[in-house]
Amino acid sequence: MEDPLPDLDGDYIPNWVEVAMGFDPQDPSDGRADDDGDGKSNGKEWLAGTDRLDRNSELEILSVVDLTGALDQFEVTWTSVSNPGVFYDLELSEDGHAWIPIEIDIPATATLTKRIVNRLSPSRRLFFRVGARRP
Ligand SMILES: [Ca+2]
Ligand SMILES: [Ca+2]
Ligand SMILES: [Ca+2]
Repeated sequence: MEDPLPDLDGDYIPNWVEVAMGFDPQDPSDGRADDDGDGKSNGKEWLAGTDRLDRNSELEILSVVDLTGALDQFEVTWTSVSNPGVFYDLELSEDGHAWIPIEIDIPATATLTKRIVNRLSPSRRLFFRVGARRP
């Protein structure tokens, strides 16, 4: 199957997006650069849907709501963008170290994406994290 969004130089930013941004689709150094100095490359920022020129723009979980009042079911909401071909992975941890994938390849829905998560075991503490990638 042909990649609908070819990324010739492998810097995570598809060719046509690079052209639109004024980047070079055959030079990975622009995607690997970190224009706003926040520690994330321009390519990773494109994936995450964050602003590569604003170091305060981050992919983050905005809220975790306890739906039942008994810590059994949560609604997790995070910032997202509908960049074509970008999907999110939602993971859960009970100790902050071991991460369990809850759902992978979640398409973005506009500027916020929400998922309902059921508790796996009777743990008192739960951590959530979200990552962006192109499958
Ligand atoms: Ca590229
Ligand atoms: Ca490039
Ligand atoms: Ca950056």
